[in-house]
Amino acid sequence: MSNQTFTMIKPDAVKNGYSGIILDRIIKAGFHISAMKLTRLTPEKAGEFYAIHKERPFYQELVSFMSSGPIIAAILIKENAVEEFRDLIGATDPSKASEGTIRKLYAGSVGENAIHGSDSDANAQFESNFFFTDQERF
Ligand code: IDP
Ligand code: MG
Repeated sequence: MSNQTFTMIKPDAVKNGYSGIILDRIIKAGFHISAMKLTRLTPEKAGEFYAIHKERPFYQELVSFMSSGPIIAAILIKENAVEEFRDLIGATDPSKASEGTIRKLYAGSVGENAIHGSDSDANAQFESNFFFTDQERF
């Protein structure tokens, strides 16, 4: 079990003004922010990040949405980080997410669902390295 996960506050949540309250939830849940930046993915970079979903019917929609505006990318540290963070954000579809989860509170649809969380230790590594060098981590 690793102690690291990776998150993005997605373009919908940044645009809707939820960045602050979402970061507050993450910090209050006991995650240490090791690295963080406000940035924007090009369609090429978004396609690369989500290459694992290339064959899924929503891939083009996902790539277009994730490159549609600024995001906040961050590396988070906590014991059992991947699983604990998935619990904090809730199910992919906000209408199926548990009460009090970030997606239940701040997401509008299964596509525009406010926040990303790595689904495995291996993907947490890959995704963290996709955005951050070692010198950018604290
Ligand atoms: P996850 O983000 O909860 O891990 P995944 O199945 O890995 O969910 O899907 C990645 C992202 O693709 C989702 O967060 C969401 O933005 C988008 N997505 C997933 N399923 C659908 C769908 O049925 N329609 C549109 N977008 C979807
Ligand atoms: Mg996923």
